[in-house]
Amino acid sequence: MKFSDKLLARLRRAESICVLTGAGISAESGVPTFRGGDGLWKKFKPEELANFDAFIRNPDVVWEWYAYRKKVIQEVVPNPAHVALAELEKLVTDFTLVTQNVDNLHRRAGSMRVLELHGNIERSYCISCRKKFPDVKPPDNRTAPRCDTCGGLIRPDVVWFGELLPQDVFAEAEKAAARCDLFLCIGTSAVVYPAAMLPSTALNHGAYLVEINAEYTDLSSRAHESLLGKAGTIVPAIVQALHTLRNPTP
Ligand code: BV8
Ligand code: ZN
Repeated sequence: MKFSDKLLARLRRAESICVLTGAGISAESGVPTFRGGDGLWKKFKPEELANFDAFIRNPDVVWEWYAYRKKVIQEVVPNPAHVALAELEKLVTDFTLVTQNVDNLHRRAGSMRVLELHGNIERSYCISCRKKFPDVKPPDNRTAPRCDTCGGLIRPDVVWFGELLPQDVFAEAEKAAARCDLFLCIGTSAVVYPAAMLPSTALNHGAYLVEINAEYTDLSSRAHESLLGKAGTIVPAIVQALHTLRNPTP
């Protein structure tokens, strides 16, 4: 795969790289995205499912959706894009991986330091006493599980619409975006805030912004480069290019 001289120059001298990933990086593992063709939101409306009021109104329906997503995630494996980012983390001194995904695939691919802005579907907690439940299984995949200590409703440990992101995690992501020289935005429609602010933060601080996506997005007009194609092909190629730049064959 050929990259521009500008991107190669930025890769060669990059001391600090920040990466933001979205559902698109997990698509080739078989995890449905939210807004794509067969996206999750096509069948379900986000406002009907990914928010606290919907959960209180309809805990069983919301859990049916999360039980389905947890099942999908248990059946899939990280793809070459996840693996390449775990590799990239070892090659760059100051490397920060920020994800909007809740599927834990970056960690399963070997990434050691992952900033999860929207939580993690493999964790749950009781809404009444906040007791943590590592990987709860809804009794019959349809009924919302209850806390064995206080009987309260258990919810997935993800950030729903209208809920605050973990402030310490987001602050760290913002700092990484502000200090990086290269920002890679991979597989996100860049429409969910405040995560979607991170590429602009990087841009405003002089970073070279590269988008990797199957199609153009709201971000494309502001990115220095939009590399159209599959993350599973492009991301490994970028990491390979960095390897070659850093270890030129004699
Ligand atoms: C909050 C739950 C405030 C977890 C999700 C401005 C500032 C702050 C907030 C807002 C704001 N404007 C609007 C808001 C409200 C809202 C928001 O952003 N709404 C949007 C829709 C307009 N934001 C919030 O509510 C956030 N909370 O800010 O609270 C607050 C203030 C005070 C007090 C209290 C609260 C919370 C946001 C988090 C919501 N939770 N999900 C879960 O169950 O997963 S959002 C959901 O969308 C997912 O988490 C997902 O991560 C996220 C983003 O989606 P993407 O990852 O981008 O996925 P998508 O399908 O959209 O796109 C996939 C892309 O991949 C596509 O571009 C496709 O082309 C590409 N692709 C596909 N295949 C491939 C590929 N690319 C490469 N290779 C491939 N093979
Ligand atoms: Zn409880």
